[in-house]
Amino acid sequence: RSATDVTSEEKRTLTLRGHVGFDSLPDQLVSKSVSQGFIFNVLCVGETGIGKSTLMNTLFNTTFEKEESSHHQNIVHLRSRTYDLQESNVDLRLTIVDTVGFGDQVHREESYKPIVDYIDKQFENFLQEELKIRRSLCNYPDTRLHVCLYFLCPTGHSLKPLHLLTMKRLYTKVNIIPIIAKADTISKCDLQKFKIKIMSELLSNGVQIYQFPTDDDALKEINSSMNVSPTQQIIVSQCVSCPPQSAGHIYDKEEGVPH
Ligand SMILES: Nc1nc2c(ncn2[C@@H]2O[C@H](COP(=O)(O)OP(=O)(O)O)[C@@H](O)[C@H]2O)c(=O)[nH]1
Ligand SMILES: [Mg+2]
Repeated sequence: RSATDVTSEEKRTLTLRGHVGFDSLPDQLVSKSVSQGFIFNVLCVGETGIGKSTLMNTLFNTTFEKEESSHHQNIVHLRSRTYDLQESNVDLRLTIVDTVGFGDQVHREESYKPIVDYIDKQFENFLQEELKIRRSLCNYPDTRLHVCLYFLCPTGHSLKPLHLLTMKRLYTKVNIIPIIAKADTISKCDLQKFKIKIMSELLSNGVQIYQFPTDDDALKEINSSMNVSPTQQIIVSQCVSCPPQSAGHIYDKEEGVPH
């Protein structure tokens, strides 16, 4: 039926719910993002007891897990836990991937392997979804990692071969942000020297860490200055108190555990 056949009774009259104009585009984008919620996937790499869980609890003002990991793991395995968080009216689906047993074995040359396998598997899963004829990427639970927080002991010494090897394997696959854990246990002067030492070792070993984006004109200047300063690129963690609330736990997945 052509449009002219539609009788005047069938015509719908819509009333505007608000102002229409391109100045409302930013608001529409914000409300769309808020209603969809956000996904953030974090990988925490570091030895047992270095303060990974404490930092996560502090960053998200939640108590994610209470049990402490054992130091007697024969192998490294990855444990992924997903939580639905809400702050004001913003929903966040947060996945924290923990490296259980990292650095606890005598032979640690292979410790990076389960981590690399995990990252590759998430890329592979996403690719398989993309390759489907009827793909539904908007509903797909994207588990690809946004960032790897790499925890280092505040020793002041050179980086251990384990860390250099692991970071070398990871930096092409995920954004690495080095974190000096328990930084309250060394002096500010030593901390500064340690940061410079870490940066020069990473540079000489060809390991690239996360660079702040410089493609946005508004942030270009400040981000470029942060990208060259070791004090801004290496984060310091000093978390001594545990926050009170408890997180809504959804599911728990372990990788690399032999069956
Ligand atoms: N001094 C100090 N202690 C910390 C810090 N972060 C964590 N801890 C303590 O280190 C211990 C192990 O922390 P935890 O987060 O369970 O380590 P994880 O095994 O890496 O998850 C706990 O007793 C924490 O209270 C910190 O920044 N400074
Ligand atoms: Mg922990």
